[in-house]
Amino acid sequence: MNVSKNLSYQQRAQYTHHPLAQRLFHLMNDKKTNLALSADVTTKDELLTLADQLGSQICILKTHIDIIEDFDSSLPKQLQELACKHQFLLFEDRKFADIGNTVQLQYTAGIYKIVDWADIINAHGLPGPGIVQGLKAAGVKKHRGLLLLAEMSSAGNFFNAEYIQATLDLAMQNKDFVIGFIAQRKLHADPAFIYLTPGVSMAQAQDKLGQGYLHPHTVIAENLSDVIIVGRSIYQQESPFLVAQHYRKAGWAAYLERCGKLIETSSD
Ligand code: 5BU
Repeated sequence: MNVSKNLSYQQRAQYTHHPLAQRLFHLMNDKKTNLALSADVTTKDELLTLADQLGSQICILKTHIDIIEDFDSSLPKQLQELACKHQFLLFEDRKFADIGNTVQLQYTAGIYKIVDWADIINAHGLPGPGIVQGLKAAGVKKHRGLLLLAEMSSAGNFFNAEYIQATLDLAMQNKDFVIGFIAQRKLHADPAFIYLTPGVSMAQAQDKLGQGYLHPHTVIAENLSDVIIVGRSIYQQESPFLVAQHYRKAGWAAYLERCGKLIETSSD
């Protein structure tokens, strides 16, 4: 059996020296949630309403800030206030994929100034080490964290074993900034790395545009990922709060199961 299979999130916090990763592991433990909400809505109002209504249920709010039609500079501040109120982290799913100089500008400048408010960002390793260097130079001093894309949830993607290994190596070389991976499963023995998995639903196996879905139990208990990222299966439902609660409980039960702990029966 894999040694790190049974480590709790709290124990994992001791393996990482990155303050943001430590904070994430601790807040997941404190709030009993490994649920990230992918809030892919297109107005400020919808985004802020979701963040406030579902904030108690999530450890991370994942945004695509460039799909917000009425974006203005007040939005990041409001998101940060809600993140503080409900204790979740902000993850801008920007998927940087350019040379170091360009990604640094995309991270720090323009309309969105992502480095000023997003605790976590992600990037493709494809361009080589310069992409991490460019992002790190801007992010590390603000204690931000980077997730590298090691796998994707979409059908027919080009992520092969050699590319995944190169991505893991890039992460190992930058542990002061890379806190983990976007992946469909745990990929590395080092318990310091955190895994976030998109493409999660209890209701469907795929969408019409190639998205593939796994059940929270598969992701957390079998594939040993750490965080389920759920979007439309929550925010497009009639009662997003109740559905989010349902996903939180499913994700948490799968985590307790993999830790060998008794499933808690309390209703919180
Ligand atoms: P959905 O509504 O749960 O399908 O949304 C999934 C979200 O996760 C969406 O914002 C995607 O951009 C994001 N995503 C993904 O679906 N698959 C991936 O491999 C990566 C990101 Br990386």
